[in-house]
Amino acid sequence: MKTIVVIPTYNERSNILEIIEKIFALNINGLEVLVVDDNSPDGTADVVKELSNKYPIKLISRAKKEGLGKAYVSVFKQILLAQDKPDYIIQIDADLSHNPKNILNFLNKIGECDLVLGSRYIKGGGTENWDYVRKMVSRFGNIYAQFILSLPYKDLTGGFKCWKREVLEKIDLDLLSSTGYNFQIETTYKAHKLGYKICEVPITFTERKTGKSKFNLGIIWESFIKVLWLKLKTL
Ligand SMILES: Nc1nc2c(ncn2[C@@H]2O[C@H](COP(=O)(O)OP(=O)(O)OP(=O)(O)O)[C@@H](O)[C@H]2O)c(=O)[nH]1
Ligand SMILES: [Mg+2]
Repeated sequence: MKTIVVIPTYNERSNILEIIEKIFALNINGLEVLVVDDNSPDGTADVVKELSNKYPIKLISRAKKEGLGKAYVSVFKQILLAQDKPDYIIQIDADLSHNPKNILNFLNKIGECDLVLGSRYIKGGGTENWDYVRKMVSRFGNIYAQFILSLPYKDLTGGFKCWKREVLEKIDLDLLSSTGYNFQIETTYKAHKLGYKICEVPITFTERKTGKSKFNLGIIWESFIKVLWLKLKTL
């Protein structure tokens, strides 16, 4: 079985070494890491290049920062066009907010599902060190998306997910409209609409200790509008 772990980065120099070492410390057979970096001014890519001498890592460097959604779309396309395609594709943030150890739980679960979501809002999951505002934004965002899109999953906005390759092959990546974090909601919605089985495993999301957040009002606004638009398109 081949697994690719995709890590999107923008200015994650202070985190990238630790997350990569933690992922490879899991000793999972057939696992590769693919970092998609949007020309981070802090030189994240240089650290990745150096690590690629030691570990099976590929770096995809994009010319400029265009948002998380665009970065994922470009990398998913490359993965699906490659000769040696993976069985599973895992998404994880670079900033250690997601615990790499959970990758083992995802891989255990993916046998019985097509897409596994890391979920903060099921029993056993949670958030650590998030301020009140951030908690409320996340909670409200999830309830809003669940309600508008009639989805039964508790955590739609998280970025820790594991896909069976076939699911991503069936989603028309060129039709995805989200540039930012709404990508997470949109892709899960598409998989649901295609009838795939989606499961959730509990995760604890820990607020980043170093580096700067890219979360902003524009991201909230995009989700607010795009969720409505997704619904209208499928009526
Ligand atoms: N390639 C690429 N990666 C991005 C972009 N925006 C964010 N990221 C990465 O996506 C992941 C999630 O971004 P974060 O800034 O951690 O967003 P967040 O988790 O909502 O916010 P905090 O954890 O509170 O900082 C991180 O690994 C970022 O480096 C982008 O435009 N391009
Ligand atoms: Mg983060």
